Amino acid sequence: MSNRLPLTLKKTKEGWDTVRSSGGLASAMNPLLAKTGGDWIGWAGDNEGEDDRERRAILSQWTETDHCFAVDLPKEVAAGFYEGYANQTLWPVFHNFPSRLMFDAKQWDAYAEANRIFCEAVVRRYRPNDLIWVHDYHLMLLPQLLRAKLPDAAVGFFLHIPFPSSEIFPVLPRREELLEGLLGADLLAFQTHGHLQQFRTALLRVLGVESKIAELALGSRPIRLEALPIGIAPEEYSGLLNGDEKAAQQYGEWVKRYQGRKVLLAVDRLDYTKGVPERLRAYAHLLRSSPELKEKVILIQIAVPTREGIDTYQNLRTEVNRLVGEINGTLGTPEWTPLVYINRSIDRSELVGLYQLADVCWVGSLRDGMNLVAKEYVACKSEGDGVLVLSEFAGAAAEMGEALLINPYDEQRTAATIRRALALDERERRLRMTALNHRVLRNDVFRWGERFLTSLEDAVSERGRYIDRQPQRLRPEEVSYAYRHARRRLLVVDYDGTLVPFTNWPWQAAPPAAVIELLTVLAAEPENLLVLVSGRSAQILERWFGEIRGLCLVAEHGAEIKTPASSSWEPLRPQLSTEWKPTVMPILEHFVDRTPGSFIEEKKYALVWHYRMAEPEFGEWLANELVSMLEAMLAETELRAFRGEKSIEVKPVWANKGEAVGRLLRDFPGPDFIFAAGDDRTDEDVFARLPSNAWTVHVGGGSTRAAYVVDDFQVLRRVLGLLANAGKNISVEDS
Ligand code: ADQ
Repeated sequence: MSNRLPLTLKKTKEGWDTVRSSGGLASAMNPLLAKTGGDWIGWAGDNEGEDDRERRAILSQWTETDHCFAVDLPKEVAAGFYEGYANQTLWPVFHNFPSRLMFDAKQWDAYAEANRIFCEAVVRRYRPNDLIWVHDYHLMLLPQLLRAKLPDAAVGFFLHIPFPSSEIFPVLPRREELLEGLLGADLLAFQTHGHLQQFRTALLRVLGVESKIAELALGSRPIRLEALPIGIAPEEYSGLLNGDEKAAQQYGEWVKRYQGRKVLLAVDRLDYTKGVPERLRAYAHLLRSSPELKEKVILIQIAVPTREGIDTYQNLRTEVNRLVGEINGTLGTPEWTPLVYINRSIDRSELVGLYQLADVCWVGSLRDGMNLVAKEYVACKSEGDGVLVLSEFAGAAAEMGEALLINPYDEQRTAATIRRALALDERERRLRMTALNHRVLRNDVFRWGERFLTSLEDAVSERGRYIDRQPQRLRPEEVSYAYRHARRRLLVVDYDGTLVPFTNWPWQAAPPAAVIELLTVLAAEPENLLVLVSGRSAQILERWFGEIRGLCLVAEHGAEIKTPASSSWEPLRPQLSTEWKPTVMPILEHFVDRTPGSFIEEKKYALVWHYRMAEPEFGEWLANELVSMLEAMLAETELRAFRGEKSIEVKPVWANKGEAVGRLLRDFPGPDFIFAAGDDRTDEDVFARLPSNAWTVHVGGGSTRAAYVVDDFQVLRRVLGLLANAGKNISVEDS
């Protein structure tokens, strides 16, 4: 599924014309689909005269010969969708040009409508076990729409363009719907790790959805996340170098025409993200500052027209035309036109001839998902005789380190790099180009496609394992039976939210007598090691539970521990530092200022921002902002920002309940009954650390890796009461 098919219909005076679609997606996917097989569903382009017989005949021909299935969009829908929301709202924002953003709610409606029409087209053709591969920013709502209609379908999504930084993404109108739309997929793949990370930050910041590096869980469904840089089909280019007559003739002509001159080549869709004016200005600067290059160099700029219905693109065209005139007018000579500007699509054979000819290929994107031109050029340079100058803002820069990298906004330095490229000695030139060439040949589009599809299949088969992992409701009689038959028992219980309900202020949650009695009885059993693990400070735990004999206490989520055998607290790791506190404190204070009802709790080894009393939506929104800010700030340290129930806690990464439980398992080896209960994310570390036969119990709703769930703290207290009871009569209700 992609917005465009590889073929586009155009209405001419004579009737209908079929032309090849321009752009990277079509260039990449065409050879892949030809090899692997599969159907391509997309918009045919011109949608006038849907009932026209000639048009219908062409479309059925496409289906028969090319497996292309055309989706027709009503004219207003097509305009609002394609030229509107997709290309005037999404495109600029995703390329970090928020100032070019235009938004019109009607265009958004058209975007949503177009996605629905695409969805119907897939549903009509879908057969069980099909893999559905959705491409690019035009169809971001499609995964969720498909999920609703075809709940079991395997849906993968690939974003060809960059994902914007977390400062910029939130400006996007309808950002929530877009992210939710994507979350219908089983696999979400991006061009680079950088883009994937920005997507994860956006998810956290906008939807409050947390993810791991390669995965996120949405209820009972896993979603796989991947960085999969797209490749090309090298043979489609290098293959034309030898044996294709037209290409050979083209090449011969170019060589003759530009003999004795160094050739710089640039090939772009005429889009403002490609940095064409910036390149022309840098070129002018190069010529002005290097008189020795006079009549010795030319730049061939190929610019294929694109999105001409949009004003910004018209303005760009005007500006480029002006620069072309200015450069040739002021810097050329009667024998020398320094800039050859070709403003049309050219044949593949012509393009390959130019790649072969060019001494330097100059890719100057201001922002680009990947940039295939860079790879196509390199594929045509198997002899190693050429230099790639590449913008550091193209996705390709992440894997083409042997190119000479430029910041296209810096005209002087770019010009200097071009000068260097022209003068590079042969040895270095060959070393760099050969390494690039090998990599482009190795990581081709077929390998990319295979990796995507394998990953999609894996993601789907993961679903089953997820469902198996879904927790069951805890049956008190079963756990009580196991308890009674065990001889060495480890019980690990959280406090707030697990044994008592949450209160608005942490100090209001003092334990009721029933809880103290319950803990006292369980801790007194000689076969038991009962551990209370809490996020609370040692001081508070000592005050509330210090008198209970045989009870082991773990404070601050694992930072400190007091075993029954000892009368004092010890840190889980020696030499704990708290020097970071003065740096983090002002940030939290700033959030307190902004959020009425929130406050800071200072623990010995941690700082916590609580926002339970804040207005819920505003609190969540700021919490997301705080976490992403702290994540960036603490990246290189051993500190992390952790989410709790309506709180964000900053503490050392290892000071967690899982580490503490690891220590307890060492101190108390060989238990034949392990029970652990908790209600929040910090307890998940405990569940993760315990063996699979442990009774791990999550208290309340939400996702968990525990094996069992109970509804709330009261149910859990009843269960513990049953265990403690074993013949005795213990009350578990608050008096
Ligand atoms: P595009 O923005 O279209 O693709 P790019 O990757 O450079 O950018 O692909 C352009 C394609 O068009 C190339 O195959 C090139 O050969 C061809 N082309 C360009 N000018 C041409 C001309 N005048 N005549 C003929 N052919 C021409 C989007 C993203 C990119 C990402 C691709 C693929 O914006 O970042 O690399 O998808 O994922």
